Amino acid sequence: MNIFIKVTASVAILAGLSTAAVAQEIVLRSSDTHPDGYPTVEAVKYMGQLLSERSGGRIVIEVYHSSQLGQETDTIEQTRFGVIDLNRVSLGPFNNLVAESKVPSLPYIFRSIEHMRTVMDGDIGEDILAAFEPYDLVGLAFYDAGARSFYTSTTPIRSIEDMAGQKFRVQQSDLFVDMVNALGADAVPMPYGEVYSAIQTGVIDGAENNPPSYLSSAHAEVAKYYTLDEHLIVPEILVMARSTWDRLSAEDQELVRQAAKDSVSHQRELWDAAVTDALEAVAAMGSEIIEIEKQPFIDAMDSVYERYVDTPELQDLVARIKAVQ
Ligand code: BDP
Repeated sequence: MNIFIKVTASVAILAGLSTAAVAQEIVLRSSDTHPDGYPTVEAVKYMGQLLSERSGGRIVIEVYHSSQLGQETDTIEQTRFGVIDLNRVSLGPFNNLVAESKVPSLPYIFRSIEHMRTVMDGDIGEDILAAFEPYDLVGLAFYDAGARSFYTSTTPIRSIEDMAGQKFRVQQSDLFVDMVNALGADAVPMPYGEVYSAIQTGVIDGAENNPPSYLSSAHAEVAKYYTLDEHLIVPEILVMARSTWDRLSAEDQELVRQAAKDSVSHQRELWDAAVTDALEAVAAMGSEIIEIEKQPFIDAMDSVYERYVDTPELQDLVARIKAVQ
């Protein structure tokens, strides 16, 4: 965190103030892998506006979009060390670290986007946010990332059989590796920023993501078959470095938490529009959007649940999510 004295010492002395009494500005650096204009980037900017207004200009957020601060797994480490103050990340890259993050990352755990929103807005969401504390992170809010589906460059997926032998990039999460393998395909974990050229050069046959990412990453240019199997509804999370948090006063912590929460509905509005726009845009670019029977995909996931829902605590979380109407 960059706390610097806005009013210069000489001005303060002229005004008869000690420098310690002069209001300090708190600059929070925030990371996002997505480009400017993407709903998550805009939501954190909006949170920054709220914070600045509510603190009389004392607390500001600088958003570093487009992976300027690095790929997600690296920025997570930097946030844990306090080098980055805020980070908007998918829950996926936390799966190998924070056990609770695996639960909303389970394939087909949510019945719908509405179900996901109700769960993440309630007690279960609060419990999952709190689970980040032992890892030097403070979970502030969840954002929407819609539903992720598979896309391929040469062989379209029209049934689960078409998965066989195809190589798919997944986020760096063991759960996602096993999910793809359980569908009969081969998983290749790699950073988001390497996927475009990996598809282009044929190192992989495709990947999986939500429509806005499929468009903004330009993966739609190199993988034209987008199959709506919607295997994951993984929320995004906004985390703060524990060391930054600890340096804020209790009042400022509350301002930060509230501004984060208040940015969620704004993000969802932007998100819903972005999904519709992205599907239209990729179709116009020549992508084929393929409807598919999801049940065989759902049925193939039992082994993933058995392997990753491996403690009574996680089993309880899964049961609580299923019970939410
Ligand atoms: C996008 C998420 C982003 C992830 C990316 C990925 O918003 O946080 O980095 O997927 O697949 O949907 O790595």
